[in-house]
Amino acid sequence: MENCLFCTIIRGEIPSAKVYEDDLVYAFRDINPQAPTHVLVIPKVHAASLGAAEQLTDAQLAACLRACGKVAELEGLAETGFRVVSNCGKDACQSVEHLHFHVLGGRAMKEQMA
Ligand code: DGP
Repeated sequence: MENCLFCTIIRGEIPSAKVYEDDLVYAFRDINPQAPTHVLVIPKVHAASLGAAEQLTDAQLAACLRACGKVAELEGLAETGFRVVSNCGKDACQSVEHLHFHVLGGRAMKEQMA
C-alpha cells in the first residue's frame, strides 16, 4: 500500500535493520525497543491488523507465526523464552496500521500482559 510506513520499509525506501526475510515475511528491529530483543515480524502483503486477517492467505498468516519462532531462534531466545504481541486497534495502542507481531525477549517478562 502506497502510504503505509511498513510497506515503505518492505520496499526498502526507508532503511531498517533486517533480522529475517523470506518470500512472505519481513522482520526488522523495532525503532523503539522495549526489551533487549524487540523485532517486528510483518507480512509482505498489506493487511491493517489481525482484524483484517481475512485479507491474507493461510500461508501468509502461518508464515508470520513461523517467522516469529525463527526470529527467536536467530536471536538466541529459544531456550530462555520470548513473548509475541500483536496490537490491534485503538484500545491496544496500535500505532502502525500494517499487521505486525512484536517478538520480545532477552529479559524476564512480567506475568501481567495488559
Ligand atoms: P504498535 O504500537 O503495536 O503499532 O507498534 C508499532 C511499532 O513500530 C512501535 O513499537 C515502533 C515501531 N516503529 C514505528 N516506526 C518505525 C520505523 O520507522 N522503523 C522501525 N524499525 N520501527 C518503527
